[in-house]
Amino acid sequence: MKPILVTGFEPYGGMTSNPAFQAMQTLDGSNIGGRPIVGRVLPVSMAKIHDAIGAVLREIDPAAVISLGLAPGEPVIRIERVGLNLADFSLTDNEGSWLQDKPVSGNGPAARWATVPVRGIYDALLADGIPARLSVTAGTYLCNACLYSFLEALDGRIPMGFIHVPMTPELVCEEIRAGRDKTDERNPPPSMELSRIIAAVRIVINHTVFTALV
Ligand code: PCA
Repeated sequence: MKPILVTGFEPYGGMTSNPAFQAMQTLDGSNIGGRPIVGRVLPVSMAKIHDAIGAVLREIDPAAVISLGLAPGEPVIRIERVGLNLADFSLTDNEGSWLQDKPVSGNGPAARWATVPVRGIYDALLADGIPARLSVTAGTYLCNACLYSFLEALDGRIPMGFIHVPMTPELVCEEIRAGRDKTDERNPPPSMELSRIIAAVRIVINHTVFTALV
């Protein structure tokens, strides 16, 4: 039985953790819907992400791919519908690169649709009491580049999707203490407990396995 690949990003932007990485790490080695879960970390680096994705696909040969990333300021689980062929950063990546108005892929189309059942995943999360929303952009930073590059590499052969997760309460505290939080005290940054984020990712995988895989 081919595994489900779950990717999570390393910390970035001065943060010491990334809940996307933590969720991936927790699920690595588990079993969801009868499928083994294999977790891998991805670099927050435009120079490295393309080759990292190629290497992990060759290594794992998955039945489906669910990629996870952190979206600071996001209050709910965010299901990305589309990857854009655009890299336009508002902060440097972990290698110090700052890209503006650049394509993710030299000769690809402007956008690629996620190939997981996004509407079904959304309904399944809400039915289980997990706040979620469908999103029309994964941004123009590394998470979007990850989604676009996976979709390009897979070319529709297997289901692939991207889930943005909120900060954990612990990460919000870290951001406030570091003075990086820009919101005022009556509107503190939103967060979601890691256990709930992990429960959400389990639902995403389970729904994908039972509706998109034979
Ligand atoms: N979030 C960033 C990149 C890595 C991550 O976890 C993003 O949304 O692009």
